[in-house]
Amino acid sequence: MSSSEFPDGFFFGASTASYQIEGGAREGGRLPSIWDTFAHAQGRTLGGDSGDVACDHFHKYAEDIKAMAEIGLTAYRFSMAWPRIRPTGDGDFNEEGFAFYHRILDELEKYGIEPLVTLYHWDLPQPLEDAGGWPDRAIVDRFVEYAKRTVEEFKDRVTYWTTFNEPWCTAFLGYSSGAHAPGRSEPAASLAAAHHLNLAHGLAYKAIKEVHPDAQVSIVLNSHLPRPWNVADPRDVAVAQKIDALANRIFMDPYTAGEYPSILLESTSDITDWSFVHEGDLDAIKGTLDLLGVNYYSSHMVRFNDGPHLLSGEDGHKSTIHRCWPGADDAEFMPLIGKRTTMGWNVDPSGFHAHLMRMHRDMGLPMIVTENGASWPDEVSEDGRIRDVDRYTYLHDHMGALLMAREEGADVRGYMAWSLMDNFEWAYGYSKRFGLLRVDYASQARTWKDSAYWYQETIRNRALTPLDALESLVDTPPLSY
Ligand code: PNW
Repeated sequence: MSSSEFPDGFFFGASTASYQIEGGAREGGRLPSIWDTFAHAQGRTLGGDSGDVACDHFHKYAEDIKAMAEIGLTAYRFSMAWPRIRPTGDGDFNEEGFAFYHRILDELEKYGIEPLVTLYHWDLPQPLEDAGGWPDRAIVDRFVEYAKRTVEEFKDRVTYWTTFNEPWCTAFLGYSSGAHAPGRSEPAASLAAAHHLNLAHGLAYKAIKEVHPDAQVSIVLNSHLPRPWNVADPRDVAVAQKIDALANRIFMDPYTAGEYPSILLESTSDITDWSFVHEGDLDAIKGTLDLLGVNYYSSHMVRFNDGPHLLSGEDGHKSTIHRCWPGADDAEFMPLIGKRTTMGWNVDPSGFHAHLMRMHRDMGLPMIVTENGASWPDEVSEDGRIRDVDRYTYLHDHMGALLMAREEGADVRGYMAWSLMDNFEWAYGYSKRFGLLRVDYASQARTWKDSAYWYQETIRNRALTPLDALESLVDTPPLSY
């Protein structure tokens, strides 16, 4: 097998998340999550957008799954909504919620698409936040109950289970910067949240294995590559290591070593004494991963600066970033190199390769890339085509980096493009488009972008499609439903 080919059985997929696509916010017994509350609060999301309707996938799921089959996907990563399955968070389980996901699994089975299910992609039932949310230890038991009952329900149909999507975002965007729901800015609480997420994973792992011993259980971590601005300056190197601890190792070391890194405990000692870590917690977390999910978008450069950068970022961006990093006020995030997406994120495929190799080295686990992709302006041409060259170039270059990492020994078993279709991009509302399929939110029509055709051809050949091959592959007008 040459390095330009993907092996037999490699999962070619796409990712979505419940609150970002489903809509049907008050249908089928679903009750509000923290994202419903946050999106409806004044000034929290761009334009006041919410996931009330989103892509209406709650009603259009069968057509959407048919499109996945037409693209040729062999796997689909999606999340189940806790507020559909156990709407109050601690009361009765909702049969209608289970029935909705059984219908989705029916469709996936029809086309032989492997489901990769995430239990928690940020839509916490509101009553659990009212009771204290992730900073409160009581939530750990609620998550374990939800995980166990849900896996039991679907154990004959789903092998791949992820507990948490990007616990970093939940802990630090949710409870420290406040950019995400529930929008709290409490640094000490955010560190407690991080620990409770790890503990909930560890205990859920054991509960899941009791009901479904063959389950492959993972956590999905977002990538941070905090490279030192000047590698010759030990202060830059030290600050990059601190960010690495807060970004990555806080969700790695407990699983591999059964401990939090000392650099993390030391740099946050003014904020918390870590007394929320109880005797036995770390033993319960260590070794509880069968597989690792990796989300990667871009890389970072960071340098030491204990001066006035904190509140004076030229675009107001730096100060927001800073509130995500408790105990790292002396870290300054530098302008990113390379082309930037409409998220302002840089395009850096070499960072993807470096991150996969690092995760391979430090975690020693099989991996699935559970998110990778980019948002671009996506003009619709007069002939109906969406010539999203930047997106399929991004996919091409990142899938190439993945193949290189595989050649060098990283056990990467699948690739999920973020996202199947344009959707609710959290605080940015519907203003950012990441999809392979374009969504017209007024009509809910979906149209294949050139990237969907590029991916279709790549999956068909199990090899990267050359970037100049598109003209002969795309229908005019493009497929639409
Ligand atoms: C991820 N950051 O979010 C999520 O898993 C998806 O739901 C989301 O749509 C996708 O990436 C694109 O944004 C992130 O600020 C949000 O570092 C923010 C950050 C990272 C990931």
